Amino acid sequence: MSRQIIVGNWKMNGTRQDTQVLVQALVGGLPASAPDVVICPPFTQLALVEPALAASPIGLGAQDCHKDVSGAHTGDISPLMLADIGVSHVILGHSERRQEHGELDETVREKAVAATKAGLTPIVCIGETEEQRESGEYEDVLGWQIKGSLPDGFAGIVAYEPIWAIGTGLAATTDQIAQTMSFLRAELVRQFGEAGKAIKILYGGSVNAGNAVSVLSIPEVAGALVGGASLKADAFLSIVNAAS
Ligand code: G2H
Repeated sequence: MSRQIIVGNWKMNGTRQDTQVLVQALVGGLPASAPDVVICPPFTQLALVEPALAASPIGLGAQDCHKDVSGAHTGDISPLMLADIGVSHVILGHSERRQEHGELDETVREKAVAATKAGLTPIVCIGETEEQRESGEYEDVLGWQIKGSLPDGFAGIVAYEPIWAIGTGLAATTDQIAQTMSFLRAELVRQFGEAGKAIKILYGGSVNAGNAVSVLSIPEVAGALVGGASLKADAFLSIVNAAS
């Protein structure tokens, strides 16, 4: 398998002071043979973090972008603006954006197209609710999300984040992750053909220092999208060290 990728999603956290302390600790503590690592601070901290990562292999990501390059979109940030300040990755369709901002699969797909055009790697999030998991319809839901959110010729990363495992401290079990990952791979191949074999699938949802080794050892898990534990340097670096 190729190198795993560990992505830190800081969500809406971090003053300048917090950011400087955390980035310094991550840059200083990164092991020599690290996997690919990307941190995604809030928009307000991107320009502060970018120079601090200049001499580091850690990549810079954003947590969202607009589908247009520029224009009258108050409060939004375009993929071109992100690329312009050194951002390489962008998280799209996170369940918190789908729930709190009403983002639909179609919006996510348009954003993924725009991000790719701007030279960014989109990390498209999909995941089912607890109800959908319990009723057994989660595979249908994930299949529709792949169909609706990933554009033709998708060349980004998929993050499988069961909504019921996000921020709860309770990750999905290794059996649940393994079964779902193998379903997702089959679905990606069904929908994208041969190209579907190469799309990396990350797991996200309460990944922490304690469960990282078991989560990252599951076949098909190409890395992790880490929220809460990415805000603490020790915890995040333990997860990085658990990756291969
Ligand atoms: C899921 C994840 C990061 P956490 O949202 O995307 O957050 O690790 O806090 O569950």
